[in-house]
Amino acid sequence: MNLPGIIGERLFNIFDKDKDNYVKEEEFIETVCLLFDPSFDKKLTLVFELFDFDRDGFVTKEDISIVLSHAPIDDIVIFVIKLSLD
Ligand SMILES: [Ca+2]
Ligand SMILES: [Ca+2]
Repeated sequence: MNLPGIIGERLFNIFDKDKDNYVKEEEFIETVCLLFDPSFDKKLTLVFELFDFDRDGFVTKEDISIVLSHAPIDDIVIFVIKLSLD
């Protein structure tokens, strides 16, 4: 999937759990395991983190506006559908 810049950046931030701008091996493994976890709740958490642009623990209208204004809606819908079906 060809992710636009802001979505790629959001994914990087999800991988970078300790926010040091590097993805360590354990952060990578933890997040990849989350992607393949059959639990819908864990995938939902991942989508929440994707949309919580300012990382304040809330998804506000502004967060959604920022993410959606930078990404083709088709890519986001496909990403969310794939997460829910895997
Ligand atoms: Ca890190
Ligand atoms: Ca937020």
